[in-house]
Amino acid sequence: MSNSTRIAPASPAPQPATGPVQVRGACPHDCPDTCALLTTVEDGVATRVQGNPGHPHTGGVLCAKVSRYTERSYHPERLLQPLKRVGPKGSGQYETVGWDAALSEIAVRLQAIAARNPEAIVPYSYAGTMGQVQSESMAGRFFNRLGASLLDRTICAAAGGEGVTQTLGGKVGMRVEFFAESRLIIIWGSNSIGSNLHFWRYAQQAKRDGARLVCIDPRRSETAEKCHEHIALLPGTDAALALALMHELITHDWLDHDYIARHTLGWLSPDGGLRERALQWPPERAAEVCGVPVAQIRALARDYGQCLVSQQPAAIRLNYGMQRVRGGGNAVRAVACLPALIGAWRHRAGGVLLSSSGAFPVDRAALQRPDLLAGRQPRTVNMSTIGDDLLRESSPAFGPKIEALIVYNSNPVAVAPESGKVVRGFARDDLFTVVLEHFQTDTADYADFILPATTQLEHWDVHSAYGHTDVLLNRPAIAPLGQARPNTQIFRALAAHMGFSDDCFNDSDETLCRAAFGDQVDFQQLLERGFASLKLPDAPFAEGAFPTPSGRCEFFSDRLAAQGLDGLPNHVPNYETPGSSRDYPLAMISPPARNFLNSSFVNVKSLRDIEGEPVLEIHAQDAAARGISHGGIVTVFNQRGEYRVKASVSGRARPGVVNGLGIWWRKLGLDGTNVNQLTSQHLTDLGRGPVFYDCLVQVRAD
Ligand SMILES: Nc1nc2c(c(=O)[nH]1)N[C@H]1C(S)=C(S)[C@@H](COP(=O)(O)OP(=O)(O)OC[C@H]3O[C@@H](n4cnc5c(=O)[nH]c(N)nc54)[C@H](O)[C@@H]3O)O[C@H]1N2
Ligand SMILES: Nc1nc2c(c(=O)[nH]1)N[C@H]1C(S)=C(S)[C@@H](COP(=O)(O)OP(=O)(O)OC[C@H]3O[C@@H](n4cnc5c(=O)[nH]c(N)nc54)[C@H](O)[C@@H]3O)O[C@H]1N2
Ligand SMILES: [Mo]
Repeated sequence: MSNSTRIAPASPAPQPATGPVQVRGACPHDCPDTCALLTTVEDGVATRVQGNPGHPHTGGVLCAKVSRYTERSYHPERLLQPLKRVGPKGSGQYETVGWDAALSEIAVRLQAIAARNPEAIVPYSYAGTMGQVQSESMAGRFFNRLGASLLDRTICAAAGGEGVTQTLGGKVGMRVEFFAESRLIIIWGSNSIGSNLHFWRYAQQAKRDGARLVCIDPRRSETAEKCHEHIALLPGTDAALALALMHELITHDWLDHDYIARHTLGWLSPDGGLRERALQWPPERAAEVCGVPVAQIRALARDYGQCLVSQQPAAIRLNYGMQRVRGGGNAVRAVACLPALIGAWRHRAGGVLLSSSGAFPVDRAALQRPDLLAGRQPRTVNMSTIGDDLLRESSPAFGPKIEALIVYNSNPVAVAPESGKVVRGFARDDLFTVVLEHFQTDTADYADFILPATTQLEHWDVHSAYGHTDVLLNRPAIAPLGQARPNTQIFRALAAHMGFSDDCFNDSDETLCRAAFGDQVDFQQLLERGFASLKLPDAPFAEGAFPTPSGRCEFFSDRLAAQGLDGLPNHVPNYETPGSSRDYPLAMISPPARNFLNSSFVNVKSLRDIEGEPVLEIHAQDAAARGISHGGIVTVFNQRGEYRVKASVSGRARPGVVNGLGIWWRKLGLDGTNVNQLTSQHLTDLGRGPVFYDCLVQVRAD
């Protein structure tokens, strides 16, 4: 907040300069909560960002990070002018340059590459902003018109998304508000207090009303310690646990036979259905694989089964933590089968929720205009293997060598796996790189041009969500700072410099906001209130009607079987199974630090001060065996690299598993690297996603 008066807006703000006004907006960050914001603006300067008390899911509450949003937007290191590289790649040496000169030179470079093969140009983006407009609208149009490579946006949710889609038919499930009425809530692979705070508020309400809360997580997270029960399984063993729960439901006949018969597919089959598969997983077998007491598995099965017996709603809040391993897709499939077995879907407060994003009628074609491809079918590059892919030569299998990379809404040098290779790729002298950013991130340090982008306070956008079912509108609260421009405006201008004269490049951001949902959402209501709820049934699958091809909950997937994959969910062991290596005996997971959002906010000093420095949580037993003391600096290493962190000898870590909290900017860490120096580029069983939490390491005291 201390900087909030230092930078004057470049042009007058849209509000009259008389007394403070409040502008309604939406939090842009990659988080299930998508909060409704109220920004106070005085004389064209945003002085405060609060949660909108009128929006039920937000309830006037923001996380610590976003309540510091003005500190981030008015940060003294905000990029406010286009920059051109003058030093070697990675050195961070730049000079300022005018917009026109920057865009002209970028256009000339891209045109030369496109003349040979536009697929040598790759867009690289993720969810720095989740807004429909500032993410892939104008950018999508630009890259489609160019015929650039397509990007497989797999880095976060691909395995789980595919798992839940194969089973339930889409990224759909319970309405989050009804968790407040559940009697049993299983929080599975989610540190809700850190990364889904507004769900936790509903869970708290249920707890006050007598619900039992169980957390399944290798780490004793902030959330795990506040639940009645914590099952600290080994990473990547969730499917084994889910199958053992099914085993218990079967042997005790805690099954809703009517629901199973009418609304599921693949329970019984001549060549073995899910029932037979689950009977191969007695709790003793799962206990061994998961590294947890068998009594804990039996007790959880009993709690879950009793909800059927007593007709009480049981709910599962699945999150993405459990799918960042080889078998992540199968694990999500196995868990997503559970509610059907006890008929939990009959209650509005029963079932499972991984993501609600599939409920939103986003008109992607209107936003991104795939018709501009004009029949071309460019190759697809997987963002999770960008390290390897930047180092590949042209080949018939891969297509042309990557010659240009345009990065926006993402910081791949920090967040992509196996950063040693990512850095080598970005450092290539023959690679032309443009980065649209707020800050000079680790990735921006390798750019030929850095283009300054606006923050959420400075542009229009419209948002869907993945943890609730409301649409939110974001109005600009202040004028763009310095020469910063919205992503849309940058791609519009770049299109003009490339000579793309299609009408669609003239659409304004407000037009794009309206196009995002067409007439499926009342835009007038968005303008007036800032949010609008989708009209959805309370209990979506009480009568089956799953959006799968069969209309049933698909325990067995024909589509997977047709691809030669297992049609039923199974336990797929990690690539790097805990205990399988003498050299690297510890499993490392790297979930988010509470006060950062992926690598965003790491450069906000007040938040970095709370986190201190990069930390590795290690169990006392594992620390003692290595002569590691609390607070000492250690080196974490494996065959891919090493990084240095401060050891926290802590009950948050279970024996055999260390927690390297992420995702630090490399240059703000202890030795210019971060946890992704150690992660691998292997991919998940479904969805081609990364396996950040499937990673063996060793640790030594420094
Ligand atoms: N404060 C904060 N909030 C965030 C983010 C952030 O960086 N910081 N990131 C946002 C983003 S992009 C996302 S995708 C979500 C991520 O949030 P979640 O979907 O909740 O996923 P993670 O935080 O990766 O992991 C959640 C929990 O899963 C645990 N876990 C790790 N491996 C396993 C496993 O094999 N099995 C089980 N059962 N649990 C496991 C971790 O220890 C962690 O406590 O949160 C969003 N919200
Ligand atoms: N080891 C490990 N690695 C992980 C994870 C993990 O749990 N462990 N989590 C993974 C997950 S779940 C995810 S989602 C990815 C996240 O990876 P990313 O999507 O790359 O997320 P961030 O690191 O937050 O970087 C987003 C960048 O976008 C910028 N940005 C924000 N808004 C705008 C805008 O309007 N315009 C432009 N041009 N830029 C903007 C921000 O300044 C920020 O630098 O990381 C993955 N990496
Ligand atoms: Mo994510």
